[in-house]
Amino acid sequence: MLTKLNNLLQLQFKKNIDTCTNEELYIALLMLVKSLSNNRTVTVTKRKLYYISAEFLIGKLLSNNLINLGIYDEINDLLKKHGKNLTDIEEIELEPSLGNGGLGRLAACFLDSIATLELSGDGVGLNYHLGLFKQKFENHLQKETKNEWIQNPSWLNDTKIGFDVQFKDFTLHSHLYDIDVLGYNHGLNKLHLFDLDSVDENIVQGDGISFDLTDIKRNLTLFLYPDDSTREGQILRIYQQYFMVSNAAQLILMEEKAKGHDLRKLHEYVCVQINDTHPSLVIPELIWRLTNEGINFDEAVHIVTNTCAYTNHTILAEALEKWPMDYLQQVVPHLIPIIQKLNDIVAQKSDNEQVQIIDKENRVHMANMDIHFGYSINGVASLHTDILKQSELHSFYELYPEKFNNKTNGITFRRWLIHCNHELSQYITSLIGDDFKQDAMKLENLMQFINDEKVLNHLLQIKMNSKKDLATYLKHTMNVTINPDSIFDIQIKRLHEYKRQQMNLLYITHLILRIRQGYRPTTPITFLFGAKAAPAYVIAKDIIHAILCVQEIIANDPVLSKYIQVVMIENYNVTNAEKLIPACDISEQISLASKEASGTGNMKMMLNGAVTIGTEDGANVEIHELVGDDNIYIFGESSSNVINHYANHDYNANAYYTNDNEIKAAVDFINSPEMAAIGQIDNLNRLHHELCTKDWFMTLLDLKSYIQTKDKAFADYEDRLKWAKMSLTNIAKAGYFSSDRTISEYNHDIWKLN
Ligand code: Z2T
Repeated sequence: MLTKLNNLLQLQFKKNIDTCTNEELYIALLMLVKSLSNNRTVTVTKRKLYYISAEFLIGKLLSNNLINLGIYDEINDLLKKHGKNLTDIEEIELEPSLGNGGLGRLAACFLDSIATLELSGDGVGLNYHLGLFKQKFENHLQKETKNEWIQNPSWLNDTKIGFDVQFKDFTLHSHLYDIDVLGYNHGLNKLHLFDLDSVDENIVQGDGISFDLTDIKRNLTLFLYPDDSTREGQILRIYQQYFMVSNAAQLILMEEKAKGHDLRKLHEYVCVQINDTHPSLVIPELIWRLTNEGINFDEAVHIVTNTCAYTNHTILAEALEKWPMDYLQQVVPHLIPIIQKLNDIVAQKSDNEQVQIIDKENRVHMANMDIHFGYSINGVASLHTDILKQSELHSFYELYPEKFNNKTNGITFRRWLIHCNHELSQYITSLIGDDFKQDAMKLENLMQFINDEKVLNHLLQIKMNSKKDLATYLKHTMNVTINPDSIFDIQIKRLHEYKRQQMNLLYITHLILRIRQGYRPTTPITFLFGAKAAPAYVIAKDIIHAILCVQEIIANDPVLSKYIQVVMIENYNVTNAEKLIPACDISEQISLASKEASGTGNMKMMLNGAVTIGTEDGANVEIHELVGDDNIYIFGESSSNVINHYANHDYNANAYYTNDNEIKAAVDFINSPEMAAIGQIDNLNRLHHELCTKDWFMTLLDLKSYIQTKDKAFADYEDRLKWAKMSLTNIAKAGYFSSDRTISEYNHDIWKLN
């Protein structure tokens, strides 16, 4: 390996491992990985999957590729011998933040597992030149700046392939870049990212994220989903979606023709997984293209229906895409007759308004089209799928019970254990061998050590080391100092009212008031937050503002800062998640029951030995079942009660606020004079008003039980051995959440690739 690396360094830079810089070494390693990938053969199965997604939040690739090639340890040792450090070299690589959060990260974990299980399945998406905005804090407010990630050289391989994509006013020619997806030990697939040569980064204003929304030729693949709060933003999104799926359809048909397959048997050879409704236009697009190939309309509908499968990721009504017909008319008029014919087929089948594709306001319901003209619809956790069947999509469930199925989400243990927590991964290997790397359920074997004090203490030591590593990282990147001897209580996820970061904040304001009355936490607590708010989401940004103000109040107070600290991580992304997750003691999963479809951060922190405090929501329900009552902190109203509150319109935030002095005091802290002295009173008043009048996600409903439960968790933390047992149990039971398990279920029930 040393010779190979030195040869590359010599060829590129006329240097060797002892004389090169970290930048040069990064480039040489990238080239080494690419040449080793070329030695693998592309996976082939009878049927091929195309996983179409507007987001692939892949994160940095160097270390993961080294792990999946099985050469991580060898390279790591070799670099050490020559005075180099892989962690420093990793920092050269920029993170491709091509996703918003869980949905995009899930797609990335799935690609890893599909390749590892040696299934033929490629990702298809867009090559956004700029990833999800970079978050900065200025005056305790979120500021968005552009997020560049494409370096030269990069993991992108130019395929020289391109297709014509027809829009109403012009035709654009695409340009395909591929990224190799290496499975663990074996397997090679592709992530296909379509781009457009005419896109122009110079139309971005300054270092911000504004640009001319109407200049499609220059902006089409410029940004990941720009702000869709305006008509222009929504139309650009339709352009992006159609560009993505038309390219996907053309790629599929090109590959099928090259294999000599009969397009009338497309469904026997191809499966298309539609990741939420962003790629739903692939259905009319494929029908359109098949009819252009001489297949009649009814047969084309039959073929496409047996090719496409849809995954739903949320029940939040505002996230279900409904495109006004006149928007579609303006972008893709040739699909409208097809969508209308599909609508007619549905209308003949049922007069139930809820299942029609085109509604009374002439909007096209993308999910409805997927369910009628796809052969599978799945939710992403057991509770979520139940809610889809019983409430949100009940009418569809009555029409097609056989299409509905659950696929509880999972995470790749290669990135979320082996890569991000080497020490834990190696220790587990020393205890039970390394079978768990291929067969995650083997982690259960750790349970034999549940009363072994040596093992328990070692686990506590590993957690302490991860907390120290995080402290070093935060010092280096943000210049903040945190105390590794404190409890690390972590909430990392997108900022959304339903995820209830505001409830976590109210626990903290409540605790501030108690400390001021003389209460003293036994062990200090560090509350870590990481969250980006959508640029147009006003209340979400107010919540960030309030957290940053509370952070400063505590930091400036000599008494408070002895016992508690709040740190809001700037620019939460995959890279810093990899540092935060191993260091977590308490994992905050406190969404309003029924609202978090699954969650996947909950699984990552569990796998790394954190104990969850959470509601019975999403995959928390399954975590609870696996670890039992004693190894998780569950609180709050059940999803069925919450659903009833919505149905009966009987939740009254103001009653909770006025009737309970503790709640009132915690809420009133938000726009108190000391907060106003640091922050913006208008923002703080707006958040305060929202909480005690509307509180759509019922923060105050669960606040009391949250406070009690969290107090209990902090008290239990004092019994270090008891805590270590909980931690061990969480690791041991996490095997179920391997995305290898999720993907085998997709393959067994939906894709049937081999
Ligand atoms: C997203 O990350 C999720 C759902 C969406 O619905 C959109 C985005 Cl960008 C349209 C998340 C869910 O909120 C989360 O519960 C789930 O774990 C994740 O998708 C993956 O399924």
